[in-house]
Amino acid sequence: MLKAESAVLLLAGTILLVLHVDGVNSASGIVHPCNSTASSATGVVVACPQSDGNALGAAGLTISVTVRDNTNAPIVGMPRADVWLAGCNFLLVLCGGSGAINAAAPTNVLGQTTITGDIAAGGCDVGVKVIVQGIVIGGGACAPICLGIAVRSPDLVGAAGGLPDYKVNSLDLAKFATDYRSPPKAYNPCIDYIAPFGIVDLGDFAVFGRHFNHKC
Ligand SMILES: [Ca+2]
Repeated sequence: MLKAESAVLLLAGTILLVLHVDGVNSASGIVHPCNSTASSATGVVVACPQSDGNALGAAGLTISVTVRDNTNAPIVGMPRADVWLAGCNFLLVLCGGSGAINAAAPTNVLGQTTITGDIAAGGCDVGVKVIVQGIVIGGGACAPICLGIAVRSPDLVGAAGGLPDYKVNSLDLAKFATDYRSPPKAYNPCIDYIAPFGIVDLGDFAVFGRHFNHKC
């Protein structure tokens, strides 16, 4: 190779490198928390570690998710397993971590997908956040989006009344009994599984009973 040709190639390589480093305004394909969005109706679902709680879709609480990158371009073909939920206050214990609830399908050409399944989890939280590849939608500099889907699991506690432990057993039954019924006892929304909401009665106990001895 001639010296001049080598110099030209070197120059071309340098320009490419500069363009690459300077490429912050080009589509990155990396999830941008502020450009991405999530929405749903509001309501209540029962979650169970055994993954036999209420499916979001069947409850009329399908979550719509749009994933975009730093240039606001849709991210197409995001695997369904890369989309999951967490409690708004991180009070849900997820069976299998992010595998507890995933998108129904990969993102389409508009970067859109939905979440329709049940949440395999213990715990209780006032709402859920959508997480895509570890990034909370609306997180960071923008306001995190807390969807008003209250999640309530019969896995209420673990050993010594501590954090839920992925199984529904006598410890949970004892906790349920402590707050049952309401009224007259103080209202505990975490054991108010089905309508009528605002009271804890035999219907809620029946839901608890159906999930007794369930685990991840
Ligand atoms: Ca438990």
